[in-house]
Amino acid sequence: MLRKTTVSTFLAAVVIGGMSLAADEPTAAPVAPAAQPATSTVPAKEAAPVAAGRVAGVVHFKGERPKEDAVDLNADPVCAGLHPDGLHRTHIDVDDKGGLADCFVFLTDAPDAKYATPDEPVELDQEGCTYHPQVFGIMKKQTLKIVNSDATLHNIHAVPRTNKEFNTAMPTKGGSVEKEFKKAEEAIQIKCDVHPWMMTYAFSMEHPFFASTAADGSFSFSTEGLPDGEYTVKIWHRVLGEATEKVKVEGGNGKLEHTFERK
Ligand SMILES: [Cu+2]
Repeated sequence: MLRKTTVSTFLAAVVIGGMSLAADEPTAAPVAPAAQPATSTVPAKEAAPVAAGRVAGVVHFKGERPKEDAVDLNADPVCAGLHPDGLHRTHIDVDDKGGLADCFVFLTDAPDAKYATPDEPVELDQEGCTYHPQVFGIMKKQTLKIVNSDATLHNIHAVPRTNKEFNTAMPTKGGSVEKEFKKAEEAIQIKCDVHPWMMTYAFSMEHPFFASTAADGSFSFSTEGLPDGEYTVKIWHRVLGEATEKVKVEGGNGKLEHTFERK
């Protein structure tokens, strides 16, 4: 008790002493007020990026789906054998609640910054004579590990507009190759020349604020490193084209919904 009183009295004396000192010496006066606000803003600045959350949402499809095409698999008995009931596709995959799979959702106005390239590769599998996934994001210079899970020949042929083209034969089941895109580029077509129905799309990204929609149309990506604010989001689908929406990120979190309509 006595000790506390002594300390606060001492502090008061210092403060008063400081003030009187500042008043006595005008050159010292600007330094004290300037230093105080500067130190008090430091914690706020550091706190902002810590509040990382997610931008999450759902993409829906409304309208009539086109008729499914039956893929002619007879050119390759291995592929035909993997799909005894045939392979049907519309590329508009909708669940019972209207959720639209295989959309690519990403910020188009993320801040210019140096975003770390993840060490782990993005994996693209050729399985059942189809690509898994049907659309994906990858950071530029991140490793793309391409796997062949089929006992047949695939060739992996990327047809970018600004990146370097690659075309590699993959004859062995279990075989894999590693590639990368050095520059950011949207919707890079990747195909197999042996099986013309095989096609997937890669988005080579400058930043990590992207996701593909799952089978139920949902997606989410982390906002770690993204300041709060309003951002533009592009939603891309290989058949339905692209759309833009705005998302407000507050406290690291944002919500987004979009519906593609087709008559
Ligand atoms: Cu193939």
